Amino acid sequence: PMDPDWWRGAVIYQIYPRSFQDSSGDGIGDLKGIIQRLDYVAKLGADAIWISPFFKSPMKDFGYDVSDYRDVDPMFGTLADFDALVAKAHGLGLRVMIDLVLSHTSDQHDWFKESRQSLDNAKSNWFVWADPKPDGTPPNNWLSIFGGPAWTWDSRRCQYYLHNFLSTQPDLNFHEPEVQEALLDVARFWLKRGVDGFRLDTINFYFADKELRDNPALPPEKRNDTIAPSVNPYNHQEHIYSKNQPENIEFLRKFRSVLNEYGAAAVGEVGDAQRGLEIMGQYTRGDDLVQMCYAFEFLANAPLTAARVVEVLTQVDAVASDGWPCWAFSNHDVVRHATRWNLSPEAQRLFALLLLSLRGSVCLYQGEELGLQEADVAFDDLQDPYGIEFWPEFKGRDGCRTPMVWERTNQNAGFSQGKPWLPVAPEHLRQSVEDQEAVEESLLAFYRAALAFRKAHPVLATGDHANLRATGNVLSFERKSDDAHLLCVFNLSGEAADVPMDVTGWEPLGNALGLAQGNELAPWQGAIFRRV
Ligand code: TEU
Repeated sequence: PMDPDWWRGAVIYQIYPRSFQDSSGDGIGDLKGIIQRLDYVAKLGADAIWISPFFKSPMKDFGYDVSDYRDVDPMFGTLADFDALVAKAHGLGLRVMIDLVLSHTSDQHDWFKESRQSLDNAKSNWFVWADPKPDGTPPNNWLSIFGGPAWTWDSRRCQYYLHNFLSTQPDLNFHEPEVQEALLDVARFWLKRGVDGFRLDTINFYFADKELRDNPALPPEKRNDTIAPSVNPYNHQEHIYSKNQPENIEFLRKFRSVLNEYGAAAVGEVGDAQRGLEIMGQYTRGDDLVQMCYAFEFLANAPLTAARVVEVLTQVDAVASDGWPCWAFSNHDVVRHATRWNLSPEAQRLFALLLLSLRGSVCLYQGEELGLQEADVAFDDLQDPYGIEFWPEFKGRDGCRTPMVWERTNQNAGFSQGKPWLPVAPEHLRQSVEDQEAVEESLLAFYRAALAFRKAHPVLATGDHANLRATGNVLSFERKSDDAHLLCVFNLSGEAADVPMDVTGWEPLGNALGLAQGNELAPWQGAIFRRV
């Protein structure tokens, strides 16, 4: 049955297909492998899966460089495998979201191959081409996130083309109506195959300033360096012209009407260190743009203190209260949060509960339910071009992309019969699914219980927040809907603490989750009360 609101508060399990399950023995995960493991995802209690790109690709950015939007890369399988995956997922009650990388293509995409041929071919305007400055240098000062200028010279056209990421990822020109139509058709192609929605890569990068104006320097007080500027000066510019253009709203409106034809939903990725939440609000407001966005507030390095959570949620209420956030602590681009925030096993449980208590939808990244730490990948094993470029100041994204650990005793932890494309992290083996299923009190069991708890209390997903507070290290907020009222308290520290309010008239819940049943909180313990 078509429930147009299925996405609201959904828990979306992110699968990085290269590293989930290999069925062919080539050391790279594939669609058939995903099919084998869907029961596991359903048992976890997720509502949907998001599969990172599996389309035809030269794999320079591991699938985020697409050379054919309408086919599966042979490395991952076939369209028939994909159809089988959708059928199996639907049979298990799981929705399927796929990752559309619309902002750029691969330089091996036919569109780009044609576009670069001449100044006047049918697709000459499909990418962002520009003449050099009189001295031969790039048309403006825009930088690539992956290093160097955002422009690469093409000797046939004697022009530069724009790329916000690798030079093998040319940016499409969204000002060209034919480009928009072609991309909407790509969405229709997959919707007709039965997908329930999309994760939209770099949704705020679709348009660049028509006049290609220089980005201003970022004032020092706004700088928040994750990579030292001497290594990558990208974060020292304010990217006001290279992304977040007002024209995007109109395109998202068109995209939404395609989604509506099929009852589908989209979650946009908003990569913006300064204005992420504001843009999330802009793009998810009302009901004619995308349904959800995620920003990077909880994917950043800053420790997640009670005060920080209050600050972020207050800001969401201010700039995006009528929009719909989708929260994530980990994904395939950032250091796994167990490592990033240096979490003990107790802290990992509490953070999982916190994530699942926030208003919005949630993305879980494969392996976080096992408590995997960032793997230490040796330089010689490195695959990510971003890491290779900036090693050792920045080690890239391979440490969060190593294979899933299914069975400790099986070859390569049950991931593959062949040599995995990234080594299985030996320190992950004891956390394998098989190991955790043998223990009643495992983190995996906790995630399953916490997802079930969220399902039993829909107010956690969709209710309003009230009385957000940080009392020392104790975070508290209320969640309210017409028929439910909960009080959530989290002791985000290794010291015991008191519940910072009078809880007479409130009934404690979640005994089986290890939540406090009175007003004393052990280190890293939470409590959830229901108004009686
Ligand atoms: O990421 C966009 C994005 O903002 C990331 O570049 C992020 O800033 C970086 O990875 C932080 O480490 C998306 C995809 O998630 C990423 O895997 C792709 O490389 C990128 O787009 C280009 O398509």
